[in-house]
Amino acid sequence: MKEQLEKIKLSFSDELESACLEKDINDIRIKYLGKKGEITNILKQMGKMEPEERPIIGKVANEVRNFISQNIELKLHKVREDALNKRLIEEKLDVTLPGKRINLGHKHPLSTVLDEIKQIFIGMGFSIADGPEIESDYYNFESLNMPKNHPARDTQDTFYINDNTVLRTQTSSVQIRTMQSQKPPIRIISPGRVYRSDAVDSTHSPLFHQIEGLVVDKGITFSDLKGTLQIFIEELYGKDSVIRFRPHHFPYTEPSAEVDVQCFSCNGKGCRICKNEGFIEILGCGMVHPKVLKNCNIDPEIYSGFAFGVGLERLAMRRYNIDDMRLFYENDVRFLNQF
Ligand code: 2NL
Repeated sequence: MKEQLEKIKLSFSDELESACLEKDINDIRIKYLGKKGEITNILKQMGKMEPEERPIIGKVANEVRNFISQNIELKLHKVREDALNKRLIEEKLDVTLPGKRINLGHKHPLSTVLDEIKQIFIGMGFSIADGPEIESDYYNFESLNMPKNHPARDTQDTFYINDNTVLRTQTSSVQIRTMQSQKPPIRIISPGRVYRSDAVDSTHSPLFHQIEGLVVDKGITFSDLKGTLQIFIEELYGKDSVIRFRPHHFPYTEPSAEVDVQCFSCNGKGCRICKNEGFIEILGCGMVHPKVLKNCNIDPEIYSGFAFGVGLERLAMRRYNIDDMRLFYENDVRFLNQF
């Protein structure tokens, strides 16, 4: 029995010597000290021994057991320390190295201009309204006094999904929905994507952004329209901006007008940029047509309103002196980084 214990001690030492992973050392612990381990087996056989042998063998067995558990602890400690040292060497960090530059993104120029426009109108008491980009013929045309066969509906400009459904060509549909669901006073702008079946060039794109505005209340006049747009342009382009209203025609407004700003480049004298006009057209507007109000169950005898529509790309191009609209959509970082 004593010899057996000595053998166990020797084979344990050999095995422990060659183990270098924590897992292997734990396996050894189980093999020798576990419930079915070698030392445990010996201790179980003690009952069959002569009574006078028991204390002697018991003492040796205990010594071997202590030897094993102490050596396992020492080895575990060493293995852990080695692993830590290895990691510390491998993961050395040179804090003096220069950092990697993080490229932060920023707002797209169209978003910057749109956010500014929203703030200007919010400052005048307007709310922001939103609506679907896929619209029924009714909301995109019919309700706006453009019955079937009206020239302004020219199919060449509209993307039809089917006979009755289009990609909206303006955000007026959002205003119609608002007038149908809310009672005056109404003061909203509706920015969003609109679609026209145009070929791409420096001033056209099949998808662009429009901001429409609508005010409906008792006693709204053309003067309110002029004052609101004057303030809008002054806030956007500067206090000394000069604007003019030119008579125009839209089916959904009466009377209608287009608004021009004096050319920044030549101050109205005429140059290449304004095509010798001295002014550049920037938006369309007018008093909401009584038929449009009626379509929304608003009595034109009691209420009146004004509306306007403006292209975001065109405003942003003026603002940043950009001569090609395609730059907004190509997402070339050399362009975008300039803003
Ligand atoms: C343009 C300018 C415009 C409107 C849009 C509008 C909306 C409602 C009623 C009446 Cl709900 N008008 N919007 C008014 C005038 C001009 O857009 O150049 N359009 C082709």
